[in-house]
Amino acid sequence: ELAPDDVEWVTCDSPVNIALIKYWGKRDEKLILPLNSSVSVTLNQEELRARTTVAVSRNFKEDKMWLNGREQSMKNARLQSVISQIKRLCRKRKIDGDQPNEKLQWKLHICSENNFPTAAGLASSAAGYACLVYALSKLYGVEGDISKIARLGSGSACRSIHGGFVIWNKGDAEDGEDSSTEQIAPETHWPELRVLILVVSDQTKHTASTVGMQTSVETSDLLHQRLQGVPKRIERIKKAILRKDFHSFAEITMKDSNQLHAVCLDTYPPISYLTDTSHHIMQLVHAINQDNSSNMVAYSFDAGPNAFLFMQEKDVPTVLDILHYFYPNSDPHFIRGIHVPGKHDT
Ligand code: 2P0
Repeated sequence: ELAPDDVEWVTCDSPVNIALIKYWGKRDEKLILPLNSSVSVTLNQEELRARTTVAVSRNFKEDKMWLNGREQSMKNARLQSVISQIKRLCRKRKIDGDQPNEKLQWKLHICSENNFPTAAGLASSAAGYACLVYALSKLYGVEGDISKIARLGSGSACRSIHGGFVIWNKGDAEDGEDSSTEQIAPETHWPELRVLILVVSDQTKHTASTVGMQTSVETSDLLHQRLQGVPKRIERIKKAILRKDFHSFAEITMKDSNQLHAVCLDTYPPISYLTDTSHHIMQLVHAINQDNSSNMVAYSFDAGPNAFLFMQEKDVPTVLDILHYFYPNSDPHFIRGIHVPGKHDT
């Protein structure tokens, strides 16, 4: 039994982020450096979030970790790299003459849970690693660019360290020093934007993103062609975000999602994350936007069949009516909340 005084702990929440311009492919597997820059929006963290508690105690016997209540092995290269980088920054902060932070020697316990299906293409690793890194930085008193450390856990996690609209610049340096994230606009910039999540399946995805993108880099010609067009697309979506031009925002978002899934099919052997229901949702969205002069809804799909639907607040009732009409008998959790751009408020 430990007395409360023997344990020092921190609990944090982190939100998920949804990529509008997708990250798919690395140029360095170890440093997790991407082949292309990506853009995302961070959601508010009430509905979908990771919650992580990190604790140290001189009385803990070994490092331990639990994810969603189940004990996990600590022998995970990415987990170890995140922990050692945070500790390294903590040591670096020590001013000459200071006592070394004794907490660095104590064993660490990590307890993390998501309030949504894990590994189902709902950005759970992004929220999870962003949360772990943030919590550890508070526990050890580390400051600075922790988004680079979150990246070592999972590429997309570096974008969840910021709120609002975020760009992850790929950078050019071999050591990854210039591969960093910045906010394009805060969550308050476009308060009318809404994101509706349609949970088509909460099953774990059949091809993990890490392996999937690796195979795409090795086998897909289309991936390499895609890389040529991404910088222009990023410029265009940045402009659309800054002008709150929903029509262009929707078109670019849908085209980039489609290109990701085209690259997946061009991968050999092919990867297909989308199901018949996903395709049906896409058709429905295009039917809603039929005249194409002013898009009302946009879809985006990650490494899974679940749809992220973007729209403006004024159109939410119409879109909900249409969804209820076409999916009358769906699971009550089919529509997973109506989200707004959020901040990283831990
Ligand atoms: C993204 N995805 O930009 C893209 C879109 C999935 C589809 O980032 O190997 O879990 O840990 O860096 O971050 C998923 O990839 O992969 C992802 P790793 P990660 O959100």
